[in-house]
Amino acid sequence: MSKKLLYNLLAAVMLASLVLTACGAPAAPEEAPADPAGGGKKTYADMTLCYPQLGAESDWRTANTASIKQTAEQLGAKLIFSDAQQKQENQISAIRACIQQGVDVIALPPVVEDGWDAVLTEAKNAGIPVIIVDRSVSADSSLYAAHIGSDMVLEGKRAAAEFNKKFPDGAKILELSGTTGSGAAVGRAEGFRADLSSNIEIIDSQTGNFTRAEALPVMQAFLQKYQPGEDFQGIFIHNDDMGIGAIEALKAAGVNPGDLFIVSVDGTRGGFQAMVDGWFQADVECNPLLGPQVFEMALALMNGEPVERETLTNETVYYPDNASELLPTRQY
Ligand code: GYE
Repeated sequence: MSKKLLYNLLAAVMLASLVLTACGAPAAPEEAPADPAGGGKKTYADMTLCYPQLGAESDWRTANTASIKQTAEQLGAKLIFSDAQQKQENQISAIRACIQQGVDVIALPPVVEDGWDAVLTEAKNAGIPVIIVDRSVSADSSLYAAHIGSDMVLEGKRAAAEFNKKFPDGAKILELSGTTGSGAAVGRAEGFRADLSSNIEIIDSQTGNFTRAEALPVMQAFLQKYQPGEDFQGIFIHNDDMGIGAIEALKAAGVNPGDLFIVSVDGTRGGFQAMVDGWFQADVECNPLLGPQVFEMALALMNGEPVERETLTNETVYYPDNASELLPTRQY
């Protein structure tokens, strides 16, 4: 190779590498964002997370609480946990106390959708990011960092599909709905109505507030008004705990719950047992084990990293045919 050719080749290689640097090479160190902590990334040991739990109304909620507590312990993060007993005002006070204490992140499972603007603004002004967990809020999305939870509308649609399959020629059904104004009840009712065949009529809908204790008298009142089999052939129930309360009421009234078409939501062990016993004909899954996702996102927020605004849980529908086989594998 002549010297001239060699020089030309070298020059070409240098030029190409310059162009490459300009187009796609990693940013130079001086362009990297400044580290707010002034030394290394924050870890779980640095984290205080506030979880103002909405209550202890169901097996789903018990599993959700356990998931949050276990994850905090495993990761070595500090958790400030409270139980609002299904009262929004208690959740708001708990959030205010957490703001006062200067927690790093607040993860909020809101009991109802409306009424969060003021307290979310207070958290924002204090520079504390909020992750909305499980149910949704109606507040402007600029007031919180992200939402992690189930697609409640999809759950309602999945329940509707079961009724449509079972009653191609139409039917009359009842609905036992969750807490009034909660994202879970609003979403499930909306999805259910959106997809229910027009020849299936919801003759009545009442809330059982997601608890066994409150569902039982609601079912008793339904039985005073409507004749099972004749006036209604099925019931859509927004969670397993209410389903179990309704079954108690049906049995006490001498009605075989298996003669009706009952579809519930959650997929708890209690729900699986109800399928094994022949009382539920389908159970739409809703996953409460959100701890790992919540803490991972909280750490990202503490480190100023970008997070997904909406993270939906992957879920399915369960049926009686393999319920006894799956029951021992259920984690909640
Ligand atoms: O389905 C119910 C609980 O918000 C998804 O709340 C949650 C619901 C769940 O009480 O069992």
